[in-house]
Amino acid sequence: MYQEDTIAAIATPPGEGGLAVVRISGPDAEKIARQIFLRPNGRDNQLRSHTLYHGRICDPKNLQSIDEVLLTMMRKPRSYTGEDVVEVHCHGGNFLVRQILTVILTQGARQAEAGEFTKRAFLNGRIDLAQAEAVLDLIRAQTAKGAQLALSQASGELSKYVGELREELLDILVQVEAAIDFPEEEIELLQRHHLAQKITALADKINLIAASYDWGRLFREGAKVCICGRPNVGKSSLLNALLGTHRVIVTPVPGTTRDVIEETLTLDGLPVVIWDTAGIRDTDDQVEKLGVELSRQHLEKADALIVVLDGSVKLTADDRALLHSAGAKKLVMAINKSDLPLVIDPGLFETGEHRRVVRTSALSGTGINELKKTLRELIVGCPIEPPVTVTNLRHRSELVRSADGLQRAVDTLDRGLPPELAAIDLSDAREALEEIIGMVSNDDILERIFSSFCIGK
Ligand SMILES: Nc1nc2c(ncn2[C@@H]2O[C@H](COP(=O)(O)OP(=O)(O)OP(=O)(O)O)[C@@H](O)[C@H]2O)c(=O)[nH]1
Ligand SMILES: [Mg+2]
Repeated sequence: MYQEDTIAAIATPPGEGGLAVVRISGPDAEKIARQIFLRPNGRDNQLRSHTLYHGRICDPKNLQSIDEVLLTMMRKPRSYTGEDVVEVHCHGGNFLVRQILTVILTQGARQAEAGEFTKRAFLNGRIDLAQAEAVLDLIRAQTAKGAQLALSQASGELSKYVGELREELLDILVQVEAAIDFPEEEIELLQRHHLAQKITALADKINLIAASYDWGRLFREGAKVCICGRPNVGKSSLLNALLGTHRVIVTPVPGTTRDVIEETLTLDGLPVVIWDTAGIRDTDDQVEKLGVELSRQHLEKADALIVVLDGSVKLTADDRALLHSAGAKKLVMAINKSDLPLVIDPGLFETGEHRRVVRTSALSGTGINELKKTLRELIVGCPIEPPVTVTNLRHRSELVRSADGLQRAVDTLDRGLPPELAAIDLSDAREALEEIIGMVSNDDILERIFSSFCIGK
């Protein structure tokens, strides 16, 4: 699987730029560098490790200069891949960079495949699998929080925690295996109970970080919030109030908003995509009908809803129908127009973990901060902050698999079945944890992970 050859690739994106980087990794990296790199005044080409040199890249065939560059050589094992690595920092011209790569390839390097540098870093033990995957997340991060989570994972925080969970699991396995090895000392009831308790506690910890996946996704990708309600209740006015600008047209005419308006805002670090939609009601107007259909589609897609109700009038059948169609979705009911006398009866509303009520006035701004706070709590809704956050679906599936294995072991012990059976479940739970950090891995998994990287990383 791991070829000991020398690979090279352009590490920066295509297109014109101030600078570009070409990377070489493998046993011939230094040899190739010395063949194509000339220092000023023909100074000798011995390269010290981790030092930046100024010079020119030349085609060794005709000694023609290609570009003026900075070059650095990182001798193994103190490099990204754990092999000898050379980086050429050249000018960022499309043609120029490809010419430099071509010269490197004609000196015997092979074009690197997607993610091959990082794959080598993993295979050489520089980083584990979870860290390698975090490198990709870091490159793709869209928000400050997403980048921060990826960086902590790339520096090994998740791996460390999973390693600790694995140690705990190994301790438990030792106790169960002792019971298998010494069957005459059949595990007593008390011991069984004690073991089952320990396993449950471990499963709780694993479940908590598995649940952090949804939490991490929200911070990485942003939460989707849909403002909905019947016409004229003040949806667009509320969006304006939340944004603090006059973004959307507001009129006393019901049916003003026809299309979905998308905006973004940040709720105490949580990125939110927010949609203002057409008022939902039965209508014969063709254009409005289309708008209502769009509103329903966005309502479905949202992570949470702001259902706007007009507090200055009685609850209508349209309001009830909308609240009913929201089903189990997380929602905040904004009882709007609180500057007018309260007519609606808030006592009628069913509240709960997923349903909150806030009184607002889009006109005066009263309750808008409360609405933001409630919305954030509702979306993030994580009572105990997890010690680490899982951002990768593969990691979450393995954690769930591990917790399931632990639960099966608890059942086995509780039912007084042979400890051998519990040991099988515990081993499966252990393997799942090991697959996260790549202590056990197979070619398929590696192929899937690294092929989604870009070339040159
Ligand atoms: N008194 C008062 N009037 C408000 C408030 N919010 C909105 N309005 C008024 O209610 C009317 C409708 O407001 P919009 O924001 O256009 O309502 P909407 O829900 O977006 O309406 P459609 O787009 O037609 O569905 C406007 O005349 C607003 O000025 C409020 O908090 N208090
Ligand atoms: Mg509107």
